[in-house]
Amino acid sequence: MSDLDEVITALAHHLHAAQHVTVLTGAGISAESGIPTFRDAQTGLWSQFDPEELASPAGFARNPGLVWRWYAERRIKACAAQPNPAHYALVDLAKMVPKLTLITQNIDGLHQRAGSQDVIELHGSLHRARCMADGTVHTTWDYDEELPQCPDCGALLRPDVVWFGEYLPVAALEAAYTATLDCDVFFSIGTSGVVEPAASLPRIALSRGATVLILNLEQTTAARPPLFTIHGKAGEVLPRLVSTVRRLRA
Ligand code: BJW
Repeated sequence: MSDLDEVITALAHHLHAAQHVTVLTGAGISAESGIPTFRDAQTGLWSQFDPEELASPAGFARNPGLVWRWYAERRIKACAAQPNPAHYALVDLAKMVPKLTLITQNIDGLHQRAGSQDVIELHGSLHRARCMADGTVHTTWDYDEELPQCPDCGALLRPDVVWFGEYLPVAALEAAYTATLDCDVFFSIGTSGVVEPAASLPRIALSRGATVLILNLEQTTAARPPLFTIHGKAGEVLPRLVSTVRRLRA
């Protein structure tokens, strides 16, 4: 048995016994759907811009047309992409455990398209825009406009996402904390773990006694149970893990 097989088997036993599994995902889970991660090097026109600058209120105030163009391109790419085996594995896992809470930092909507229910979106969605005048949220707008306007009042719209220095949606953040405090197994999948407050959730789960898995393509530090780390692709590791749980249940 390889080290990975051993970790997968151990985690499958924890999942089999779990009452509540909480999963936090980041851009890495959508990488195998062809969506660049947030901190991947940008290409083309975007290579000259820092994504952290584009995803900021100051960046939008300076050049709303440029920021809208970035989000429009990302929305088109997300709509053209398909969920990958990692997204589907989480849908399957939700059917095998009494309760699964899925928290995502992603704005691409791929978890929902795979079939996950009640996804907690911490950082908003590419598929919504918000009126700068009164905060009304819109799910359709004139996509051809360089500077889209609110269909109700004509004010400038902005992407309904959370930029640096902005507060996360209160209900989403509270639900994320509640699920993190309540779970017996916590997964952190495909996130660099640099952006707060999401980055703190695995530590909070660990401090409350949960079994924690950090799954990332990049090398992660060595760990001992109850903290497990797997260095691998989410789209390969998660389906293997879910198959192992399925065998335990059979
Ligand atoms: C794979 C893979 C494969 C690849 N399989 N893995 C405490 C300390 C210090 C600073 C702060 C703090 N509290 C708050 C802050 C400030 C700030 C912050 O955290 N700054 C840090 C950068 C230092 N946080 C905020 O401002 C937040 N607001 C807040 O806390 O409000 C209260 C407050 C206000 C004012 C002052 C203080 C407090 C808001 C954060 C909003 C983040 N928004 C963004 C943009 C959203 C819209 C958009 O997408 O455009 O969210 S930034 C960006 O980062 C985006 C992402 O959701 C987020 C996380 O990125 P993620 O998902 O981790 O992606 P990557 O690219 O970083 O990593 C991908 C990983 O996948 C890599 O590790 C790969 O290896 C891996 N991978 N392929 C598995 N196949």
